[in-house]
Amino acid sequence: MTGLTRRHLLASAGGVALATATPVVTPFAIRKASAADYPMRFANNLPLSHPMNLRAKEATDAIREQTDGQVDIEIFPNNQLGGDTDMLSQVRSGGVQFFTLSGLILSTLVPAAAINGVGFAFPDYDHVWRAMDGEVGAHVREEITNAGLIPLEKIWDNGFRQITTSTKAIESPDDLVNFKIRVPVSPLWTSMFTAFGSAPTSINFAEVYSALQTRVVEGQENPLAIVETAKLYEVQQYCSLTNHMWDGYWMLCNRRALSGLPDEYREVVERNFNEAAVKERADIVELNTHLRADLEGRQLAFNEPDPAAFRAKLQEAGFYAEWKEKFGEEAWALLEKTTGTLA
Ligand code: X2X
Repeated sequence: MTGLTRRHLLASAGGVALATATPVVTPFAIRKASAADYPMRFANNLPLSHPMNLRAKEATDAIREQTDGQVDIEIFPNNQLGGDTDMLSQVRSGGVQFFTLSGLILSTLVPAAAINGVGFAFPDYDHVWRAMDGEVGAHVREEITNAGLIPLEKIWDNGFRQITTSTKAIESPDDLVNFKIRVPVSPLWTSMFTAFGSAPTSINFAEVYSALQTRVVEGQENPLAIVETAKLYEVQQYCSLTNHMWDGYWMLCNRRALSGLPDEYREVVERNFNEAAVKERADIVELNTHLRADLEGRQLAFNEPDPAAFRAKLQEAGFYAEWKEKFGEEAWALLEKTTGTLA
């Protein structure tokens, strides 16, 4: 994690100011009125200590400096301004100017954006970036643009998703039958766990911790970086490394706000956010080299189920055939160029 050490992450996770000795973000209410010509807001649903917010802070500092203070982007992490569904409306209306959102949640507005979430599509990050920095990403960005938002080029990494539970280890697809699992608000997530025979409940991330704590649901699924930074280990006992999906965050920009910047400022904004996304990807990879050990230290019990049985169950349930039809031949062919035949 270049420039970001595990100490930084754990320190900020523990509420201690980062080594920079300045708060990563200033709550909107107490920040002095900005003298900038272009004051803007960036909302996201991740904890302050997640690599996305750490890298985004570096980017917004650089943008402010490189525009002589004229583009002043304030970060609102952790659902401070509202949940994903609210923020998607806000970035469309211009209430916020930037919002990072999983393509699978965005798919409620842009159906094609869910395609990277097809179960077990990507075996590793090499395949992910070949698709997302290649033709699949270009196709999704075109669809997002057609929907009236501007997506920046580099998708941020959320990660390969794992299943956590408060009741049992997930060893095989049979363990998912009638399993009460939280999923983000997205048709593909609901479809996948319905195909497993689970009982998926759609809940915005802002309410996940309490839903797990009150046992409204038995479990949820997220990359380890979120299990750590959102402290889900406090309300979960098991973590099954299913790698059932890769998920990323598109940096979505309000069209009027970004188009209204002078060209040289827009270049600064896009370049710094895209560079930050690539650095954040490396941060997630580095985190994953030690997060399992860190989380085992927090009493989370890990197991590594065989993915083949889960993929076969999705095949048998018609999940791949269903989503091939929903995405259409062209998009599916672009995906299979990287993944190989899925359905
Ligand atoms: O809602 C989730 O699980 C999260 C935080 O991973 C996403 O934004 C998709």
